[in-house]
Amino acid sequence: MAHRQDKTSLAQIEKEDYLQYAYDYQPDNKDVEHLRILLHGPNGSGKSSFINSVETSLRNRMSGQALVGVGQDSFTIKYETHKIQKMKPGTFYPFVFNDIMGLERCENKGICVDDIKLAMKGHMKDGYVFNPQSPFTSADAHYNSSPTINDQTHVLVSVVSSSTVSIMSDEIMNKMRDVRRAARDLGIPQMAILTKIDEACPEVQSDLRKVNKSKFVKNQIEKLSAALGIPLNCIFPVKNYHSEICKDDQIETLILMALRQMIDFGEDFVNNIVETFEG
Ligand SMILES: Nc1nc2c(ncn2[C@@H]2O[C@H](COP(=O)(O)OP(=O)(O)OP(=O)(O)O)[C@@H](O)[C@H]2O)c(=O)[nH]1
Ligand SMILES: [Mg+2]
Repeated sequence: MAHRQDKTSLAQIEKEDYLQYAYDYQPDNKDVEHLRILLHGPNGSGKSSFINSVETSLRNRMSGQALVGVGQDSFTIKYETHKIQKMKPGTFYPFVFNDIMGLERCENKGICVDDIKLAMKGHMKDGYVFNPQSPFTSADAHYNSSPTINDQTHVLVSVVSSSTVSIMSDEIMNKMRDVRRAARDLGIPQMAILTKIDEACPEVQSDLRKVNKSKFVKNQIEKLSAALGIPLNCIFPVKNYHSEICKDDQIETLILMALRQMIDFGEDFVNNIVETFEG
């Protein structure tokens, strides 16, 4: 396998195992071309950066596929599917990510929750530009009236930054819970990633290996779990690539650990769909 080389540090060995897992993954369900992973959460929480970080981790180069913001307003405004090239051009990993607009606090500023629900059901086509003033409807040119298993969401990921987890408004929390309830009704598995652990905890910033020992991060995960109702073992702390110019094994181990859970959850979901159809 191309990724496997002589490696020494524990982080490198762990990372290689996760890389191998992603590399070997193929959906068991032959109708499934790819797992679709939908990221939602407040604006600026690191959704687009996470997609880039996965791509950077899987490919031997830094990625900027998903455009990342710098200011306060939501940066991602278009519904887009991000694929990750595998080995040769034209070949892709069998999982894709959807990057959507953030759930901003001010009324009429963020994405409409109903838009996310329609996206989860597979009704939204790539290229749709979110419009907080006007919800997405079946009259839109980007409306897909007959979505297939490949268009619908298979894993919902709530993305929250550790620097804001304690100060999220009730409005944002309610929006996030609303999206989670809709996913639950569709049977879609859910998890969360806690981003920017470097910003919120100086100990972790200086050494990312301390993430599992950090009381601060543990506390943030507990808060997020209580606020959103996501079990503790389904919340993954990560630091996204954001200012780095070189690849880093510690960053990638955390990113790939979260990715592995997404793959496992998605795989279970698409296999259950088969059982439902067959049953
Ligand atoms: N320190 C740090 N900064 C991060 C991390 N992840 C993202 N950022 C920065 O946070 C800012 C927002 O990141 P984005 O990835 O654009 O966030 P988003 O959730 O896609 O935002 P919207 O598209 O506006 O909803 C950017 O300046 C990133 O560089 C992280 O883990 N640590
Ligand atoms: Mg974005």
